[in-house]
Parts: sequence; C-alpha cells; structure tokens
Amino acid sequence: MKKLSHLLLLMVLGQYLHAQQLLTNRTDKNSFPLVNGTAAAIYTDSTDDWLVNKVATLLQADVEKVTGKKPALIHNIADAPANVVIIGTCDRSRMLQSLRNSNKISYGDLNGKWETYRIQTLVKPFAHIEKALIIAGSDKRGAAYGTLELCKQIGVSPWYWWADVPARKQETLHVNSTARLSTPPTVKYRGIFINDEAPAFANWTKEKFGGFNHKVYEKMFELLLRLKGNFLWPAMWGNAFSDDDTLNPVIAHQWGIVVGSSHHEPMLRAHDEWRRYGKGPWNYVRNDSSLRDFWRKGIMRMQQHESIVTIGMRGDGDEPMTEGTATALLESIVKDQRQIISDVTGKPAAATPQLWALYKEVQDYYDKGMRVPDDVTLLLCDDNWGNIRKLPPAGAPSRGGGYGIYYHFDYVGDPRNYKWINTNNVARVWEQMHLAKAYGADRIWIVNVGDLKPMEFPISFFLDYAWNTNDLNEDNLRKYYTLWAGEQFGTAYATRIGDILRRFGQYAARRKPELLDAGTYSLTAYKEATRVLSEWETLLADAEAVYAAVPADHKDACFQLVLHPVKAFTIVHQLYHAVAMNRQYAAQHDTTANSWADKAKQLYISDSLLSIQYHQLAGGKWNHMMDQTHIGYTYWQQPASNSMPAVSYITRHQPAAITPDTPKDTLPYFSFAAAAYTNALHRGGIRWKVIPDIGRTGDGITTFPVTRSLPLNKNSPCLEYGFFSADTGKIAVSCYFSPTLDFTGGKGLKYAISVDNEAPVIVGLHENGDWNKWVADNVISRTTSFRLRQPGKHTIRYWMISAGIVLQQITASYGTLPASYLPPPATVNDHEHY
Ligand code: REL
Repeated sequence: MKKLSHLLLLMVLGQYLHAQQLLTNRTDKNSFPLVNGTAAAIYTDSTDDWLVNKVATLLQADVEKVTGKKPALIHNIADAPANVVIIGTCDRSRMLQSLRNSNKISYGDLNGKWETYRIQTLVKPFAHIEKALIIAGSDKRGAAYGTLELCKQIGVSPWYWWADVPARKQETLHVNSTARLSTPPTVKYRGIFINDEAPAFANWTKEKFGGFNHKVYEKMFELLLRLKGNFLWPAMWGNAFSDDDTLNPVIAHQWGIVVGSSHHEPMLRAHDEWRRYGKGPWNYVRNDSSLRDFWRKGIMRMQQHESIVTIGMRGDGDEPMTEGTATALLESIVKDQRQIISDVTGKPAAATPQLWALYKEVQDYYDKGMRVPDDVTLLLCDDNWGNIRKLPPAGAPSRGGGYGIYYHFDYVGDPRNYKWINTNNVARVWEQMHLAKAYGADRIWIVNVGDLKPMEFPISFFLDYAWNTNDLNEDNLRKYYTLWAGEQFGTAYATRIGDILRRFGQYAARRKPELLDAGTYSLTAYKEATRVLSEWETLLADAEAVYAAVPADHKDACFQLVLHPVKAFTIVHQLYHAVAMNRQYAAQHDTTANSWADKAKQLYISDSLLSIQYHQLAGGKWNHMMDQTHIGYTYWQQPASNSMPAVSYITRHQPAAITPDTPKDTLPYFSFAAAAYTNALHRGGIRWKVIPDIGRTGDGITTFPVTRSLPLNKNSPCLEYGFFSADTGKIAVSCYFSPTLDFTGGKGLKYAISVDNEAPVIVGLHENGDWNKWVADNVISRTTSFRLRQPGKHTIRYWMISAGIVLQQITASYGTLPASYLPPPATVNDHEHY
C-alpha cells in the first residue's frame, strides 16, 4: 500500500519534474527487481572512478534503509546473483565496455556529453544473470547523478542527513523497463556558497566536527551531488578551505565537486590566507610581486582538482578597490594571473575554467569597457537581494566562457543583514533565473546560502531548476511545492505541506524579519497589522496540525522544514504586534498597555525557546544552527545579541478621549490584484502570463517572451482593469511591482498607464527611485494621476513597454490613502468585477 501511494505521488505530481520515472508497480518481464524478496547486487569495476564506487555504497545503504534488505556490493560479475545493478562510466568501466563490444548495450548517445546518464534494463546479459539494471554515466558525475536519482526515487531524500528526513519504507522495488537517457544539465556549473557562516554554522561545525574540515565538507559534497549540484564556494569567514584541512580539496575532487573561491578571493586563495600569510599590503601597484607569489600558490595547490578560478581583484576583503583604480591596471592584473595559471599548469590559461565576477563596483569596470579574455565566464550578479543587475543583451554573440549568475538567499550588508531564516519566495527565484536563462546566462549558477540550513527548500529549487530549466514554468510552478513536500513527507502530506511552504514563501518574502519592527504594519489602515498577523496565525495552526499528524519518525524533519520557519516568523510578528499595541495604549495612558507589555515579553522569551527547541532536535544534532541574532537591529549590521523592543507600563489609568480614525479607511479606492484584469490584450506575439504567488499578497503578471520589449504604440499589449465610479475628479493610480532592476543596462525599465481614452503616460520604473527602500519593502510602486471626467464605467490600461516587469497590484484612489506597508487589500480579485 505504501509502495502504491508513493508511486502514485511520483506519477501524478512528478511527471514534469521527473520526466524519467524510474519505479513501477506494474512489473513485466523486463522490469528490474531491485528488491523482491531479496535485494539485487550492485556491481562496479573496482578500477572505475572513486565516485562510482562511492555512489554504489550510497545506493546500497539507501536500499537497505528503504527495504531492510542490504544489496551485496560486488566487483566480480561471477559473484552476481540473478539480478544485478551495474554502475559505471562509459570510458572507465571495463564491464560497460565489454557489454558494448558484445552489442548488448549501446551508449553512443552518451559520448562526449557532460554529466549525462542512461538507465536501462538488460535481460540475460550473462548466462547466470537474469536481469541487469545498467546505470551508465557519460562521466563520473553522470554515473553519480543516475544512481542518486534512483536513490531519491526509491524514497531517500537528498536531505536525509541534513534535515533528518526518514527513508520511506517499502517492501519491494521494481525499476521499469523503459530505457532512459537524461539530458545534459541546462547549467554547466550549479553550486552553493557557504557564507556569513558565523555564528550559526561556524559554532555548529566547531562543536560537531571540530571546524570546517573534510568531515563536514564530505557531508556537503554528498548533499550537493544528491541535489545534482557540482560546484562550491566554501566557507570563508575566517576559514580557508585548502589551508584549514589539506584533505578538503582532495576529497572534493573525489566527490566530483568543482571548487572555486568567492568573488573577491582570486586564484583559489581564501581571503583569510592573506591575513595568515600575506606579506605587505593588498595593493597591486605597491606589492605586485608578493601578490603574484601568493596567487601562484593557489594554482600550484589546485593540481588536477577540478576548479573554477576566480580572477580579477577587489579591495582587501569584500571592499572596492581604491577610488580611481584604473581599468588598465585591472586588465594587467588579469593578464598576470593568467600567466601564472599558464606557467603553473603548463597549458594555455584558457584550459583552466575561470570566472570574473561583476559584483558590486566591478560591474562598473565592465560597463566602462574593461574586458577579460573570451574563455573567462562573466559571472553576473544580483543586487544581493535576489534582483539580477545585469544580463547579456538578448541575442548577444556567444562568448567562449559564457555568462553565469551569482545569486543570494542570504546577505550581510545594506540595507540590513538577512541571515536568520529562509525568506526566499521561490516564485521570484524562478522568475529571475528564468530571465537569466532566457538571456543566455547559463554557464554557472551559484547561490549564497548562508549557513546552508535552514535554506533546504530554496536550495533544492535552485539546483533542480539549474539542472533542467525546461522542467519548471509559470504554469506548473505550484506543483513544485507539493512534489518537494511529497519527497520529504510522502503522499499523505504532500498537498498540505506543499501549500504551507507556498504560503510561507510568499509571506516571508514581504519583509526580512531583521527589518520588521512594531511600526511595519499599520494598526489602523485596513486593519493591516491584524490581517497580516492572522494570516501567520492561520498558517501556524496549519503547520502545527500537520506536525501533530506526521508519524513520529518524521517529526524532526517536519519541525525543521515546516513548523520552525512558520512558528519563528509568527512569533516575531506577534511580538511586534504586541509591542505596537502596548505603545498605542501607553500613548493613551491606558493600562491595557500593561497586558500587551507582558505579552510582548512572553513572546520574546518564546522566540529564544523556539531556538532552543531547534537546538535540541535529534539529540542536539543541530545545536547552534539557530544562533543567529535577529531582534534588535538598529542599522545594517547585526546586534551582538537579541534585545527586547522597548515597552512601557502605565500606572495611572487616564485614557485620552479617542478620536475615531475610521474616515481614513472609508476613502473610496479600488484595488486590483494584477491577475484580476478585465481583459488581457496579447498582441504582436507577446502574451500576458500569470506567475503564481510571486507578489507580496498574490500572483504577479508579466509578458512572455521575456526577451522582447516593444516601443509603445496603440497596438501594444495591454491589460485592462474596469471599475465603476459614481465620483469624478482627480484619481491616483498606483502600480506595485516586483523590484526588478534594469538588467539591460539601460536607463530604467518602462511601462505606460492610461485611464479611459486619455493618452498613455510612460512611466520609468526606476526613475528617482530609492534602491534601499525597494529591497527592504520588496516592491517598487509608482503613482500616476488622472482625471475621471464623468461618473460611470472606467478602464485603467496598463501597457507593456519593457520586458521583465512583474506587476503585482494596481490601486486607484481619490485623495491620499492612509499609510500602510502592503497596498490596500484587493477589492477586486477576479475577472468578474466589471
Ligand atoms: O554576499 C557576498 O557576496 C559578500 O558579502 C561576501 O561574499 C563577502 O565575502 C563577505 O561574506 C565577507 O567578506
């Protein structure tokens, strides 16, 4: 029964994401019995790559976890029982070569491919073998991904260790007989950056592993491979990957993980190594020969380890170079670095993959004309807040090194650090990375994941999407939540938990918890604070209920992946709400303030108790992972410890007469959820499409293809929003957008807006804008005024000009609306309003 339900889940939900469905419950003469009473054996050539033999042991352990039956691991085919899994790389497995030479298999379709695998069943490959399941990799990672895909589909989550997800028990396992060939990954290098790792990850790893050594990295390498990633920028806050433990790069290479160093750590040398061993200033004009010696060591140490070398130079640490640094100097630095690469490797520099990260001010050098050789990947970056700053022009000539993206799920810097818990809405991640792919930035995708935990869900999303961008689109995005929930918790909970994750992503992205305070949401306008709080409390009730319902062995995983993030956010909202209520009553000399003060103090304690609960999970396995401070920020940098927001007590009850605030709320306004248009005019090959859940309160809408912009004309694509107004006069129309930047490098993205038959007004999305506010509020809003000339039916038209703009909401109001953080709640949510 369990087997049936798991398969149904994969079939119903998984078709788009796992086009290659491996398991079957309808056995036929060709399907492969991985476990049927007994377990098939697993064969590898002992001379095949280390990684092939390693993943064979992972499959062995996973089959045992799922079925209780441990497959034998063999290197001599004569030892095989009736059924055997054969794992190998095409070029190193003598077994695969001999099967091919005897025309039993063909793997021509793997030749020369990057990280590709073929899975097929063979009947009677040898006299003593009934059936063999062949997992052939075009290279070692291809073989690993094929094997680990099987591990995932039999019921072992990639997060089994990192989030304590139990294996889904099954008695039998049959692999279906259809041969499957994976497509090479869309993005060649797909990775994560462990960053901002103190205090949480650093304290945890010190206690559990003794530091950032190969023991903890090995856990990360396995996770990365199970998630079909292949690239890592290691932790660098006082840590130095290759210097802290010389086994780190060796073991990374064995695991097939390509290692680099972050955007400001050139030539595979950690920033902390300069602090440890550097001689003289980090200044190429004054100290070039010492810097070259320092860098040479990074390349010498690289040996044969697969790496991507960061080139270029920034200031010391994560700082810009000095004012006025000449492009010519930077170009000569790159030239010298490439000379070192070539000297040390004995090959042309172009034979070693390199990247140049256009991070922060470095992009300005590029924009002013600095260039690097064609084989170097240009790593374009977001603004540290998930909004891509620059993309290659659509249809730009291809470059040898291509383009990549450095993205953030966590950040230290302006306007505020966000490094406590997950605040990433994957709908926005999809939309931005889809833009990246559409504009050709697909050689490297690397994302800053902070402490790794608790970013489990967005990390899976990012790497799944990088693996195959064709799998996910605006129409099937919502299924991802359910599918991922099902992979961790099984069919029975997939829909419920998927829905919790979806709502969480949307609510959490409204504002980073580090930026929340008692004044964020209005207590008066639209009862905003109460409404937002009640959304969180409803979500918490759902998360508590599902946590109570999941089987005992899933509770730790459910706490980490579902309940904790929801509860942590809810408590913070409850805390700031209680503080706001306290301050409101205290201002009125009303002793009701006192119970709110007590409540706030209680909630402040609840916040730390929740972290303690996290730390005590699984016998203390995750102690310190929630050490990050998050209450009491006064500027961008984190406070040394949390601090209770100020509350006050009223000793003499002398409430002032309250002037009712109500007229503010009754000011006439119309508020349209973006997708609640009356008409969508798709024109000139451009279509309006809804991106579900991308907005702060709902869906968003944008145009496809995302690479096509159009000058405004009377036939431009537009959306119409109809409304009825008995009033006339001046009306302010506000549009609310996702904070997309002008990734085209132009003077700002544009749209146009009109009311009734008036000429459209062209609006610059970024004109006179305040980036700090956009990212803190996670929205850009623009207001344009019009005049309604007669009462009756009216139409707002929103015209497309630039591609890539995501509209979330439109409001129209007479006069100034009361201040609120979110736009006034939608008065119009569907198409039926006009
Ligand atoms: O988010 C970023 O990319 C930077 O803040 C970091 O890369 C940077 O290295 C910082 O952690 C410290 O140096």
